[in-house]
Parts: sequence; structure tokens; C-alpha cells
Amino acid sequence: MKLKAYFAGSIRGGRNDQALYARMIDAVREKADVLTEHIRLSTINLNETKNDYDIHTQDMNWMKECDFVIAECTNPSLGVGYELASAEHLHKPVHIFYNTTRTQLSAMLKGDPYFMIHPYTTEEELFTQLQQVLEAL
Ligand code: 6IA
Repeated sequence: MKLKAYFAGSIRGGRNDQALYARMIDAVREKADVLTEHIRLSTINLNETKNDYDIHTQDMNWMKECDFVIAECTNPSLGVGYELASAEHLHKPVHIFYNTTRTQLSAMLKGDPYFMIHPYTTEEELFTQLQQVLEAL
């Protein structure tokens, strides 16, 4: 059976890195079904009034279902932080990527030995590390 991945990336926290999320999701899809494909979309309308209760329920069900979590945390997002804490409580393997030239990762992630943290400075470095993570699964 194919593995299931939960990809986490900023939505209301800001969509500056949407194209990067799409490229990462493409890479993850070589190895696993990505349950949270919508993160890649350039068409998310932040003004749309969706049912937040349904979004939270669906995402937490996917979190329970997934085999591992990949998060891109360069753009800070409250929702992603919440997802990462949930993943830890559910004992899911969590890989966090962030660009050290653009952000300082929160101490609440960097200081938690549970998380596997992958700092990078270039996109090439990011994808080399991501491939290594996927090959080791
Ligand atoms: O606080 P944020 O919005 O940046 O949180 C982003 C994280 O929360 C992502 O990793 C998603 O998994 C989850 N999330 C936040 N919003 C949504 C959503 N629709 N649909 C699915 N997952 C979400 C929001 C659309 C809305 C702006 C109309």
C-alpha cells in the first residue's frame, strides 16, 4: 500500500511560498499520496468564507490517517504550528524544512527534539534533503 503524507504549509499566514509548496508536493507524490493537496493551489481565495469547523475536522482526520508529515515553515503560520503539535501528540514522524536566510524558526519547534528539522539556504539544498527523507521512508 502507498504511504500517505500530510503536507503542511501556510494559508492564512500568507501565500508567498505557494509555488514552493507545489514543487515540494510534486516531489513527495513520487513516494506517497498527499492528503493535503489543496496547499499547492494558487487559487485559494483567502476572502472566501468556508466552514472553519469542517476544515479543522477534515484536516485532523487526515492527520490521524497519515504515515508522516512534511512541513515547510519558512512562512510562519499559526495553523501549521497547531498541526505540528497535533502530529507530535499522535506520534507521527514530522520533518520540518525552513530557509535560514529568510526566517528564524520558532524555539517551540527548534527546541523540541521530537521534530526532525532540515534547515536549508537554497532550493537545491531543500530538494536534496527532501529526497533523502523520502528515500529513507
Ligand atoms: O493558519 P494557516 O491558515 O496558515 O494554516 C495553514 C495550515 O492549516 C495548512 O497546513 C492546512 O493544512 C490547514 N488549513 C488552513 N486553512 C485550510 C483550508 N482552507 N483548507 C484546508 N486546510 C487548511 C482555508 C481556505 C479558506 C482561506 C477559505
